[in-house]
Parts: sequence; structure tokens; C-alpha cells
Amino acid sequence: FLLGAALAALATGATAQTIGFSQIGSESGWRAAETTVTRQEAEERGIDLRFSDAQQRQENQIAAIRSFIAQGVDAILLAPVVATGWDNVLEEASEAEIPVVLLDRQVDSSDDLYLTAVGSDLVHEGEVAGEWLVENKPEGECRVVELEGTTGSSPAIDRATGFRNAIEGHDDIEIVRSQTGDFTRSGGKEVMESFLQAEGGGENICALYAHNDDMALGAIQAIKEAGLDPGNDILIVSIDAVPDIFTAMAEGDANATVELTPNMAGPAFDALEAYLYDGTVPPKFIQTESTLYTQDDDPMAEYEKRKDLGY
Ligand code: GYE
Repeated sequence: FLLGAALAALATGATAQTIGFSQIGSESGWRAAETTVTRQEAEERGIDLRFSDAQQRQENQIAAIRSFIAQGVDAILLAPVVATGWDNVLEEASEAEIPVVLLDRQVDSSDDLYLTAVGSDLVHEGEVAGEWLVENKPEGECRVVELEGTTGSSPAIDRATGFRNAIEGHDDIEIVRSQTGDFTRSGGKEVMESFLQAEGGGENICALYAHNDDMALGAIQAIKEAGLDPGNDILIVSIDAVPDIFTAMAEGDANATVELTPNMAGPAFDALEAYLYDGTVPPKFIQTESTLYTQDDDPMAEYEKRKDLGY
């Protein structure tokens, strides 16, 4: 079998050796974990991973992809910071016959321009968060503030849509303020401070929906500093399931999160290895799970499971 595999590899001339990874940056704990897990997966598989940190800038990602093409890598992983503006560089990769796999965010280019995308159903995540609020809000009118992710990114667009889908028809729930916190903890804190001020101190805010846990964690800080009790006075629901949100849940400061696995690279490398080995074409979308966790799910046990994952 091994000999067969080796001969087949020789025949197709292809096993994944060198893979370029254009990462967005390190805006969130989740992102840091994805980077760590990707490096670990590459090392375990003997892949030479060329890593490029774009510091949140699309132009840096485009330059990194061009450089990967010039280096003649076997494949490219791309976590695209925003959804638009990828056509040209994806065409260049396609002309060079270098397969591109999208990680965790989507692009609005034609799906002929990439091999597959690994990620969660981002609209569904927003729906799960919204359904949690529909079921758990206090009686009466509920004024919600929303911390959005990076403007123009597919998770910011889709998580906003999903949440609105879930609260549609529930006329006692209203999104009163919505602004980007750029997926960062400091952004979440700063924007929450301005929400609290604009809302007369925040006593009439019933819930915060944050597009990721890091922004929720920053907002929790702001709510405490304003003299309110996060998790009680203002319900908090967010997305990612990073370790720190579980400690916040254990302390009663956060209420619910929707899990996003940081291991996008595992399925991506599996798909690439099969494709480079014998041309197996993966489905266009490889979907990861979205599980809801609340204060009832033993948050400290969940914290323990994740704390060493590079978050
Ligand atoms: O939820 C957030 C981040 O792209 C889906 O990016 C991902 C998001 C993740 O930085 O924390």
C-alpha cells in the first residue's frame, strides 16, 4: 500500500508540502487559537506552513497571496478580512493552478475561484444567539444593543442577519443601537461605554448581542464600571466560546455563547491532501458545528477543556 501511495504521488507529482496561510491578524482570542491550531496541524502533517499576518488589512493579504504564488506554494489558506475585492488575486492563483481554501470567513467572488471554504454557518450562529434571547429575555419590552464585527466582513454581515431573523415577529424585542467594535476587546469596551452613555446610563438596556466573545468581554468591563450588573441587569449573548467567556459565565457576568471551533485547518488540510493526491474535489463548503453554551453547562469544565488551545 505504501509503495502504491508513493508511486501514485510520483505519478501525480503532488503531495501537500508547502502551504501559504494568509491570516487576518490577532484581533480576538478565537483568531489567536486558530493560528495556533493551524501551526500545530501543519507540523503534525509535515507541512511547511508559510504564515503571513495581515494586521487586519486586505491589501496585506493580497500582497501575501501574490508572494505565495511567486514562491510556487502547493496551496493557499486564506481567512479573508472582508467579503469583497478578491476576484483579481483569486484569478491569479487559479491561473497559477494553486488551490485556495477559505477559512472561517466567506468572499463574494464566484466559487470557481477557490477549492472549498471551511467555516460555520454564520447566519445560523446569529439565529441561535437570537433564539436564546427570545427564550430568555425578561417579561415585557427588551431593548437590545449590538456590537458588530469588522465592517464588511462576512461574519459581521451574516451574524447581524441571523439575529434579526430570530427576533422577527417578536415585537417586544428591539435593536436600539448597533455599531462595530471590530471584533476586539478594546473596541467592545469603548463602544459599550458610548452605548451606555447614549442610553442614559444603561438601565433601560435589556440585552447585549456581541458578534464575538472578545467584544462581549470588553463590554462586561464597561457595564461594571457603569455600576450595572452584567448577566443580570443586561443579558449578554455572544459567539465563539473562548475560555474567558466561560469564566465570565461561571461568575454570572455572561449568559450564553455559540461555539466556533478554532480548528478550521484540520478539515482544510484533509481536503487539500486528498485533492493534491488524486484530484478528489471537496464540496464547496465544509461546515463546522455551532453549539450553544449557557451558565447551565458547567462553564468551568468548558473553560478547562479549552484553556490550553492557544487562546
Ligand atoms: O468569530 C471572531 C473573529 O471570522 C468567524 O473572526 C471569524 C470571526 C470570529 O476574530 O472572533
